[in-house]
Amino acid sequence: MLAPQDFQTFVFLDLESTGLPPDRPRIAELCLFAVHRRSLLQQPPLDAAGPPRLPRILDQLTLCVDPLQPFTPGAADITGLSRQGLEENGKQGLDQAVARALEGFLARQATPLCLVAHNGFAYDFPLLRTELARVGAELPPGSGCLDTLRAMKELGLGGPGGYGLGALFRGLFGKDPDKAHSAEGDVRTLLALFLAKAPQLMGWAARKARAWEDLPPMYPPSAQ
Ligand code: DCM
Ligand code: MG
Repeated sequence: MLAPQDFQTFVFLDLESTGLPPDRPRIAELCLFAVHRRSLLQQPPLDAAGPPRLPRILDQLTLCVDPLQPFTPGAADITGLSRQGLEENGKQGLDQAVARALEGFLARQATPLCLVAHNGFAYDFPLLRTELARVGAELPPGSGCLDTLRAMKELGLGGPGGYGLGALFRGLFGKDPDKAHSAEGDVRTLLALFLAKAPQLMGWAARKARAWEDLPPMYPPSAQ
């Protein structure tokens, strides 16, 4: 459990991978946008015609990595990624260099920080834990984790199509999100949703964010 707190930075995260939890997926792409709370709350009024403009001041990190195992057909289909394509583009696995890049990126942000992912409790946070444990890396102690799927459900903020990322976006803004199932596209969608409900979601985070170190890995890191 984390003590209630006002997070200074929200780090929006999305992972693309080789499949779903029963397939013991490996990460193939990660994207993080780090935004200070000030930039989340000081938004121009929502434009009725569509999603909000994203904040001008944000840091972003997007990386593709060789997952070292094949994609399931479903994952290959929705992401447009393949092991062969990543190999042919000279990508390395999620190694020490990636862990250092991630650590350096997060170390630059004002603390305390809160990671944000849609369905993050069941998918992104546990999978990232597994992959970082594999290379002996960790995130900053005391980092919070906010799952916007859980939070939107508990806050009763769903749309007619339910609580999926795309359905929430369509319900709020009346159009399909761009570049679904690319890590950066999904982070942009997530950030747009967050901006539309920022006070409620930041309140939920202050009370109910879980500690990174309390979230279990998706599967033991030694398993392939
Ligand atoms: N995924 C999958 N099949 C789905 C949905 C997701 O295999 N129907 C896996 C592959 C994706 C990852 O989960 O890279 C993350 O999902 P998303 O693209 O929605 O962020
Ligand atoms: Mg995604």
